[in-house]
Amino acid sequence: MRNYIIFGPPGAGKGTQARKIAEALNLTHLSTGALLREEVSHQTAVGQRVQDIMARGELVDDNIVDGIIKDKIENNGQVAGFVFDGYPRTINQANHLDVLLAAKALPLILNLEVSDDELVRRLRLRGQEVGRADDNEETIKNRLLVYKQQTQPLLNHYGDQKRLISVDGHGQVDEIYQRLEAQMN
Ligand code: B4P
Repeated sequence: MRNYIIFGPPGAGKGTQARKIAEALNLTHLSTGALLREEVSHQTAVGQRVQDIMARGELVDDNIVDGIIKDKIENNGQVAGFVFDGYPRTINQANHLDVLLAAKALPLILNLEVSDDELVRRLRLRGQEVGRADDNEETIKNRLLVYKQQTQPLLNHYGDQKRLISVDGHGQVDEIYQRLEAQMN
């Protein structure tokens, strides 16, 4: 089994690159953001609990996302591996994932480095084109702050464990993918 975490701030291109890696390596792509948005669009109990939190750009409770990921891993026993996108976002989530994958294969972390100006530009653009509820000016600012406070510390955590690879996330989608690919082999 091969497992990867695509890591980076909001707008770094995690979803875009995760989809490409999953397709190329025949892995299963798991985006907690997409799974949570699905809960919201179906107005499930979880969806109703998380929709205001997501609209503000805050993190959903660890218990909720940990539960979603646990179900997905347990219900996909035969897959070649996973590409985690947007998970983990806290140290507790990282520890939870390591426990779930300990007997399989601990993931390698692929970190996309992108400047704040470029992140804001991409998210504003998506706000105009797609109209996602959290791609508005105020929430974008908060998501970047939340990332710096709660998620960025994971870089040291994984760096200390020698599981971290960082690549430049600026440029064309395909050239960024090639940078990732070169580091994954
Ligand atoms: P996510 O869906 O993960 O949102 P995100 O961090 O903003 O990343 P996203 O995938 O949308 O953007 P990407 O980097 O792909 O999470 C949404 C919310 O769900 C969170 O705020 C939180 O409330 C909740 N949540 C999710 N996971 C959670 C967890 N584990 N714990 C707690 N809460 C959680 O960037 C995409 C944009 O850039 C796209 O528009 C794309 O087209 C563009 N792009 C990509 N590559 C590009 C390139 N090279 N050049 C130009 N544009 C590019």
